[in-house]
Amino acid sequence: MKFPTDFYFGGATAAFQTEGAVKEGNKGEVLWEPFLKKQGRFDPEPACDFYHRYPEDLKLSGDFGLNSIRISIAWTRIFPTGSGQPEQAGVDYYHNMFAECRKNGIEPFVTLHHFDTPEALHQTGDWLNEENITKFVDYAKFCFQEFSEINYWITINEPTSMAVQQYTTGTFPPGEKYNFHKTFQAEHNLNLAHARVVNEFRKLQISGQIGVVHALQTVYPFDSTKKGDMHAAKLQDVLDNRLFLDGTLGGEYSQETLSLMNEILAANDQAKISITDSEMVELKQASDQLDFVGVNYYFSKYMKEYHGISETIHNGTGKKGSSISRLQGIGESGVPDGIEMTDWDWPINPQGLYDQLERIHTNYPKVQDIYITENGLGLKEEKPAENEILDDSKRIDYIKIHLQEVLRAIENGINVKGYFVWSLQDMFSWTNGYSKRYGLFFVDFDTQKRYPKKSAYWFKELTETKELSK
Ligand code: BGP
Repeated sequence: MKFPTDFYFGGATAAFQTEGAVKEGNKGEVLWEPFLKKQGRFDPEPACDFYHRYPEDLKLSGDFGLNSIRISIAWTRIFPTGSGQPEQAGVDYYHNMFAECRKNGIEPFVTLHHFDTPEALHQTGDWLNEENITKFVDYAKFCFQEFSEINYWITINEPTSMAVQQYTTGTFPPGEKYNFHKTFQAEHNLNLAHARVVNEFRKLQISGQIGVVHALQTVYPFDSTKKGDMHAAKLQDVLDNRLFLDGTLGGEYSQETLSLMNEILAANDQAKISITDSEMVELKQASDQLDFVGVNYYFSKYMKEYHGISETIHNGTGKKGSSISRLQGIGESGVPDGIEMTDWDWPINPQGLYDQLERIHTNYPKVQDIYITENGLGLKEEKPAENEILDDSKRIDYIKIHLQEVLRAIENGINVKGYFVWSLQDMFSWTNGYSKRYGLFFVDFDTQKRYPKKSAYWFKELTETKELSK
């Protein structure tokens, strides 16, 4: 079977991970800058200097057959402190860059928020402060009206990753751990922020489509014959996926979702979160008007029953087997025999992608159109020798087995309309720095030179034949 002729094949990027130039154009600081400085692990500058090199990157994309790109607007290039007067340099930059996309035959899918909250708003409580939601909605409205050349808008990238990593695992700023109350409150507030933006988009009668992007980690019981493992999987699923799927696609939290969430909070002696009836009306209204959902999928989780205290260790170096994830009142992650792991301890399971697509199609039928907005494999890679092509066959294999699942889904009537590989070119990883590379194009971070990898050529062939090579 082939991919449809109008299928989008693209590369995914994010402003803070690619642009660099953090001090140019009067750009404001984002929450990562003081956080990374304090950690001293790596410098987000110059990233892959997309701010200056986008003409080259977009030309490469076009030359290698890509017809689309996922890109995000840095809120702090438009409003340096999150609100106030728009910064013309930022506005001009994005107009120019979008024009360059068109010149190369590339459709930009534009995300309004990709993990880069203005530091000024992070200081005042981030997504836990409702005033910041209002500022986000104002910023979104400005973008909708200013950038009328955009056809596909994405409200928020991976709200789940943000909330969980900010307040449960502590790997995102502010680095708080095991605060499930804040995690779930931030999750609900992110659903609300998304909903308010969608509702404004419709009120303003903006042409084009609007969607949201979720990181979905498919959660299975480690041993499906054990009741305790089955329940741990459900609890982890609520934390990682379900509150968002219910909130943004369903427009209401099911009784089971609420009771699983409250079970986690009670097991941690933490207060229930605040959800009002009028907020639920807003969520419902937005879910009725949503055009598409983006799925970011990398790995699955296998949960065991666990009754101890929380303990997590993040593998941020690529040393296999160095991570731990045990959450009080939820469960412990394990790896069943026969499941291959990446160097960063992510279990590879393409079936997990299919299962999420089917779940959305079946359980959340209001949203018909699905895009795979991120999928790919991080590897440690060395610069290729002159006249050589970096052999990243492992990445090709990973992408291929996941695309097979996408084809299977399409065959079974699930409307997947595009696939964006993470990532277009090498960039830094939020919690792993520059040594975890995902790109179709290798970037020498000293010279900023780009080198197409074997996967770029393979992907080009795919865009031409629309078929997975044997
Ligand atoms: C997603 C993010 C991306 C990217 C990717 C890879 O969660 O949307 O920005 O970073 O994951 O993850 P990592 O960099 O942790 O390997």
